[in-house]
Amino acid sequence: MDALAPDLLTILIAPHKVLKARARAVTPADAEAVRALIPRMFATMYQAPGIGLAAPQVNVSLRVAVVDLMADEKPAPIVLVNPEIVAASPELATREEGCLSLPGQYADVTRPARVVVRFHDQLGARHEITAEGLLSACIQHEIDHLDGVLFVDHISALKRNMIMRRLAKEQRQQREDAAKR
Ligand code: GNR
Ligand code: NI
Repeated sequence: MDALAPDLLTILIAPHKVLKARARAVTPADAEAVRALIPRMFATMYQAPGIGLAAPQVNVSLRVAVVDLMADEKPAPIVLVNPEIVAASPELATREEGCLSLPGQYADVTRPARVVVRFHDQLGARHEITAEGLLSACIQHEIDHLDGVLFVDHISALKRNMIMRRLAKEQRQQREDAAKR
């Protein structure tokens, strides 16, 4: 494994049972596996491209996620190991979300506007940050993945069913197109 060009991981597409499962907490015994996983998750996220990626999306049911908003095209990588929301604002915010596990699908999602998040990094150091705006939505979206929750679980059943049917149709069409070529 090359630290400068880590092997990319395959992103699971919904519906998939690993995306619906609650991931387990990282323990000290996972340190080596997590150390190897993180660079591959960042490479996969940047290549997609996306601003966040949770381990269950790459078929690893551990409480690990990576985030980089790449504001002003400057890398600002954040590693979230065992993240926890310790406080959420009563004020809500709505923004359009997408997900690498529901490619091409978008919906407005309402969440707490600000959250205080506690987590460890890949070296085990503890952090606590207050997030707002896109970072807040992204971190909440990633922690949802660790709990088997997708952004479509926050919208009406009607919109969710429309998105899941459209995704299945588009995925089937893509597979048919790929088979022809
Ligand atoms: O790339 C992503 N964009 C995004 C936009 C709004 C709210 C959340 C996100 S996360 C998403 C990547 C992804 O699927 N992470 O799990
Ligand atoms: Ni996602």
